[in-house]
Amino acid sequence: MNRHEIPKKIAIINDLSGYGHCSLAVAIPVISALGVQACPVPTSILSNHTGFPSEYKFDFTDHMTPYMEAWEQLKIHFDGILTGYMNYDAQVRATASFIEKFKSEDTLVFVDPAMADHGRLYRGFTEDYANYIKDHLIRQATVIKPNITEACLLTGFDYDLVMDATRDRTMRRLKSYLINIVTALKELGPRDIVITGVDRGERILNTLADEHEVKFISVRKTGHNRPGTGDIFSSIVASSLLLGMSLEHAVRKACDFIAVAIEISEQAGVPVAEGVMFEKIMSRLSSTADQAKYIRH
Ligand code: PXL
Repeated sequence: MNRHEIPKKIAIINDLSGYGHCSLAVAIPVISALGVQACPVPTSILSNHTGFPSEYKFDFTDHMTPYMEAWEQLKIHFDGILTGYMNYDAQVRATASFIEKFKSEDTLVFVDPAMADHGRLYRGFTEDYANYIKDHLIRQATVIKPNITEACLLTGFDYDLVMDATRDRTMRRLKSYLINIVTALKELGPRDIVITGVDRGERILNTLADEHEVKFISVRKTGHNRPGTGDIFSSIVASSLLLGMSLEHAVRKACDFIAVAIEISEQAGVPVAEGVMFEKIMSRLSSTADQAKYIRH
């Protein structure tokens, strides 16, 4: 990279959870380490994420509109917009309106429809909400990153049937379901799709589809599914795409980083609710040797 090149800019619409290694608290440092300017728009401010027994929460929704109007006045241009966890229709509306205002032809809009996992919607979420995300955010996105539960909710596919196929000896039936789900998601409008988190025991299967093809990337499972890893994943993939990496390389880079982050957190005995101690391996994100490993050919 030219030393004097101005960094790309990403607006990150997500909550700020003060403790637990998730949302803006991980997105900002990860995006910065990749050499991209992180510009946060908080949706809510929480003492900690909701995976702990209790939390204090300040809803920032009413402030989101004047906050982004101030940016509009300054005529700021974003190369990317990254959206994450939100839990009010009004937050989704404010986010959709942010995308409408700031999206130009070359803006990468990366939507993580964070609303469900393990076959169930998160606490306090409804199916109407899932449809709301579909109509207001997914249809405006360039890239979406649902996990398998969210992908099923967005397309009406039967989650239990997909889970049943994960237990087959071969991956034929599973891959055929995933191709059908990706095709249905593509019909909603996004250019690129990444479906994460199909658990096959020792390994996790990710499905990706760009303009040309569908690919499967199977990665080593190094420990528990931990909070915040989805935010790290989205932050790495969105930034890497802005830096010119292919979708496949961006996903591989994110998977490799998260596998190590989980592994060292397990070894150190970090409680699962506290996410991953990514700080210890941050330098990997900015190392040029690591960057070169994944660069587009
Ligand atoms: O990215 C996960 C996440 C983000 N924000 C809040 C959460 C969670 C997961 O539990 O509770 C507030």
